[in-house]
Amino acid sequence: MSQTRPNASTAPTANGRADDALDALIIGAGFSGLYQLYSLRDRLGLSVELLEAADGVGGTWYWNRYPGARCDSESHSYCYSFSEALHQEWTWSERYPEQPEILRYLNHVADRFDLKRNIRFGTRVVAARYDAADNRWHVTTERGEHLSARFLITAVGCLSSANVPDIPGRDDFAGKWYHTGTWPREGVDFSGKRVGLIGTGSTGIQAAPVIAETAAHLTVFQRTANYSIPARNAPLTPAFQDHVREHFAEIRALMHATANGHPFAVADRSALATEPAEREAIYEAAWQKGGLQFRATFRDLLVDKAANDTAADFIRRKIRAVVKDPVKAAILTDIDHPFAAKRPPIDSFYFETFNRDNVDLVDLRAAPIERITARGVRTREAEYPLDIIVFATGFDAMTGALLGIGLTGRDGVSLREHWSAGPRTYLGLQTDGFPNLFTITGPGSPSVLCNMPVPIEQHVDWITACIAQMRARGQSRIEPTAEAVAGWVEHVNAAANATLLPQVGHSWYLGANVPGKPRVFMPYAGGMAQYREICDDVAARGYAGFVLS
Ligand code: FAD
Ligand code: N01
Repeated sequence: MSQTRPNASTAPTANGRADDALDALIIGAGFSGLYQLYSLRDRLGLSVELLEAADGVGGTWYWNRYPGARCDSESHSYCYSFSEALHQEWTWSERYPEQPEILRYLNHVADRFDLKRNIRFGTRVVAARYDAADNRWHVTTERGEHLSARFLITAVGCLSSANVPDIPGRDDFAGKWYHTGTWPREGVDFSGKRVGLIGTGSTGIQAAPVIAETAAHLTVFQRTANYSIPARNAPLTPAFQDHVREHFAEIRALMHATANGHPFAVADRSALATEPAEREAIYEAAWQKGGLQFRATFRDLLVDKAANDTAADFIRRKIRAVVKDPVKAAILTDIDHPFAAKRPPIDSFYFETFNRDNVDLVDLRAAPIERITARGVRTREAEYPLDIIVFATGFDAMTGALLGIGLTGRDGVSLREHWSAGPRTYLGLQTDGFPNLFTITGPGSPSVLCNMPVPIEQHVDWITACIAQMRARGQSRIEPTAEAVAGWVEHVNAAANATLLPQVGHSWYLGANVPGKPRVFMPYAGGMAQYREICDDVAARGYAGFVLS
């Protein structure tokens, strides 16, 4: 059911073309787009419309309805902080709430700020072209509507374009298959079914324990073994809920001060310089506490392989202690990359799941998938009969949804051509040749290396202030110089190369999970606090690196 309520002043006219009343168009109604709509419409008083492919708000939390889906940022930080009143009136139930609760929160935000009246749901953008003659973006939707606006802001998400691997025979499968990122609204009934789960990233690790509880049998197909830290999820106590309400300002200040936007700082101590017994005790305490804070136990884990090895060794020992079958334990601990150099998952009883009688583990490194057959999945060694296949195979991350918009810039050059050797941006916010186009959490932004509401709010605030200043000065066009873009790309590469992150060849940070995608390290690894300072400095210097007219 579409909840579309077009703004009367911007509805397409009889010939299918919109009038020219819009100041800005936003694409995407997740965390990013909702706050951008509020900021431009209610703070600047602009005429704005938001286009969203789904039938509701929520973005990630609209689409990812797979069993076990929940956040791994702690709930009191995985939310907006732009409005203290909003913060005070919302109460999270758990340390890591499930998808329905986060979706309820985003609907609450949209209703509280009366955002839905400017959102066109069920509206996928298929083309967007900048016209230098009128200095406007002309947008076409899948239904053939045309709209135009001075500014185009993409809020299409870093992890929103599902990656379904093109395994031979997929269409021959006689059972049903699903991708976790486009999960059916009505859910999937696993009872009595033989289920195959392909993928052991954050998603597969969340889904496996829940599927195993209801399926007759679960086969987990693992290509790359992964670390995971127990989430230790639990209901929040009233005392903690009060603490969060009372310390709103301090918590927000801490999130703004840290490198990754989480409400905890990375300890200023070296794993290598710490005595082994003390180091072990620190890891043990972090393991018992659970969550992503494990990564913050020592400052050198992500920059020094020997330091990282101490954490990696600790986690492998923990996995071996949990998993009773030595063959499964060996497959699960055969991890080929440093801890947290790929996005680290946290879990609720993932490794314990392999102790169940109805769960098997297939090592795809030893015997890769050859094809999907009518009956199930066939590897080089065996065929596994299945009723349902779940693809927890991730996303065409960071650029997939952006390129899916079909953007064409100033000189008729498409973004796909412009980025054929990999994405190039200035501050992750703009790219040369595409005036008045802003991307929220685009490549070159700290985005996925952070607790994402923090970079999202920073980007939106920066874009809003930039547009406000342009209007105050009578300017209507902004574009970065090619030199500024080249300088930022170089800085993004240098920041990544100072860490262990680019050394993992099969990481989605590099685009390596999508065949044919250029291998470029996409997020900015210099830290959110430093990034914020750089953006503030650029603005203070009259938007240095941008040409405004
Ligand atoms: P999204 O939420 O992805 O929204 C983008 C929207 O754009 C979507 O609704 C999509 O339909 C729409 N769209 C895309 N293309 C078009 C088009 N062409 N036309 C019209 N509409 C379009 N991050 C964290 O920091 N902490 C977490 O705990 C966390 N948990 C996550 C769990 C899962 C399962 C996943 C997949 C991601 C998680 N993330 C987490 C990352 C998460 O994506 C971000 O935190 C955040 O939700 C992104 O918001 P967004 O608005 O930028 O993008
Ligand atoms: O995707 P992934 P995800 N044959 O790309 C495997 C966020 N998130 O959906 O590693 C066989 O990480 C692939 O194997 P390999 C978070 O940012 C957060 O799990 O490429 N296997 C891998 O095991 C996360 O990082 C939460 O060898 C194939 C898996 O599929 C991001 O979203 C929860 C394959 C994909 O892992 C993406 O996570 C969920 C093939 N052809 C997601 N192709 C939170 O808890 C891929 N794989 C916050």
